[in-house]
Amino acid sequence: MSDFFQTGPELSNTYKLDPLLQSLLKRKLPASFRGEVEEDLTRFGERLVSDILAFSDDAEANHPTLVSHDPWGNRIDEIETSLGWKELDKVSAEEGIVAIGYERKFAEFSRLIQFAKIYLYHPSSAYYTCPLAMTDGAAKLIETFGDTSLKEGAFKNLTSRDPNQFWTSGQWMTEKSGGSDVSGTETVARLENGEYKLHGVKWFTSATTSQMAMTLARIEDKEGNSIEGNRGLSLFYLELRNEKGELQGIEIQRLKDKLGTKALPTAELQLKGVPAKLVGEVGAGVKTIATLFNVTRIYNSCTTIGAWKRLMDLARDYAGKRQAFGKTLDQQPLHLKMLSHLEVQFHASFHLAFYVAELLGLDEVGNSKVNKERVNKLLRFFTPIAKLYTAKNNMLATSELVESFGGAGYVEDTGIPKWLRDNQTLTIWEGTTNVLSLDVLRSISKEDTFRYFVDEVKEKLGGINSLELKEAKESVVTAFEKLCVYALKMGEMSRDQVESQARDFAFSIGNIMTSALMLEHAEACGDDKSIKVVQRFCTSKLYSIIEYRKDDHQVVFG
Ligand code: MFK
Repeated sequence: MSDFFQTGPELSNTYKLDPLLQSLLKRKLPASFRGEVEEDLTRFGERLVSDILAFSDDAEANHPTLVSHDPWGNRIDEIETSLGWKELDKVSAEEGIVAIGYERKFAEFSRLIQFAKIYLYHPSSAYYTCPLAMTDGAAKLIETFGDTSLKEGAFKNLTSRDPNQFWTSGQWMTEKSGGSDVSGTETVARLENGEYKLHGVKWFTSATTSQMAMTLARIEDKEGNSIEGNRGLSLFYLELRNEKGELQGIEIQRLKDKLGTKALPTAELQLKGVPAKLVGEVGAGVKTIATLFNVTRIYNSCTTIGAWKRLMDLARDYAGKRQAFGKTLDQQPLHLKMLSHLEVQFHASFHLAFYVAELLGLDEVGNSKVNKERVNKLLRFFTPIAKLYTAKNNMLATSELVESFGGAGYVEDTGIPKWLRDNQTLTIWEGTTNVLSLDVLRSISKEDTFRYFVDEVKEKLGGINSLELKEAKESVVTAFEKLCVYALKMGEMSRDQVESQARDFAFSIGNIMTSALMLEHAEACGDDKSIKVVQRFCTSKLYSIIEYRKDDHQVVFG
């Protein structure tokens, strides 16, 4: 028997392994607190490959289970989670993963710093970032629409750094009748003795061990009538357990057997009169909960690039160790070409995700130099674009990166296949690629966002003067002009045509904006790598919209 063995990929401090994040923060953050942030992230980067990674591995190895009854036949519906999962809850509180965004110690940069931490945390968190995303979204909802009791109560728990005080929140939107289209929601809210009680089925609830949830329901009058469609939906806050710690008016039917995110408990719930509190206006449920899912969509973008970076790091390390045909993989031109293509794509998604995180902080805190309206419109416009762009491109990259390990990438105990399974959820939850592409159109038609994007690109391109970036800039200008012509023509197109081209439109916007952001970074930093990355990116087709074909239906079903 051969004594050959292969050294596996290894990790070290993930902040130190990340020159791109370091250079972004150096460029963006004022010197007054850069040192403090650097120190915190360096310390955190070490934990992410030591104790926190061990908690994550434990959670990934010991999946949650549902215990429906106690030994004496009493229904208890307890979701049992691993020790690692419980530790990750404590780590999340102590590290201030949600709190940083609300303490606002770093003024308008608080979100940028918070999302830098989330991006680093995600690949060592066994998807604890999912409950944290919903928790942050719920905190934002309460901050925006909550009454004093919610602001004095739940909000403080959601944003606490004390593990004993810290709460996570669920976001229960999906019912049997629809995930993307919530207008068919069947859960009803009945006023009983002055308090709303919810009755219905929630078909997908993530992180169901949370203390509270935000959910949609249809208010019924005394005769049992309610308004149909999304105009009949209102938003409710609820706590899952009573003072004795028992579930109140909730039965857990089963845990979902999902493709990935195995450490994360996802359940089907029957609501049987759970007490709930109205948040926001009656009938404005979808519009109100958008405040929450616009935050979780930014989490999705930043966690996506976090996952992408981790797999890249592993693939890069492995390429230096794995021999084939007499050379290590990192000496093989074709392997290198593939990795460098993915590195360039990663940079594009990285810049877009952090741009949106930065906008969120600016929108919340502002500063004297920015126009508040413009920031708000750009945030609305780019939140769905960043989510769909990062998630889809990462999924394509994941397939290549898993393949870069050869057969080892297909073997469970290497830990590599997990990435393929887990990353797939990032394109689905919080809005699929198609639903988000349509949301971009919604933001343009309802909120007139496109012209702010045009101004933003013009301003960014106007700041690019370096000779080395001239050609790349010209490619972006050409693509941008085509996109603007297309946007002008959209008004004359049929609705079917506009919708069928919405994905291409969104990805073209994504390509143009990421190019502008990468040009800006390369101009500011002036380092060889940033320049090469954007030069390469701009040789790809930045604008590409495939014409609507009326016979798509016939091609698919004919
Ligand atoms: C690691 C990262 C973790 C991330 C967390 C993962 C947790 C997973 C939990 C879940 O997956 S929960 C399920 C998530 N579900 C979705 O994201 C739903 C996807 N579907 C959509 O987003 C649809 O576009 C939507 C349901 C919003 C469409 O509904 P309608 O009924 O067709 O919307 P309509 O009538 O266009 O909009 C209703 C109102 O909401 C309008 O305002 P007005 O009342 O003033 O007219 C819209 O402008 C507003 N609105 C809709 N989308 C908005 C928005 N406002 C701001 N931002 C948006 N994105």
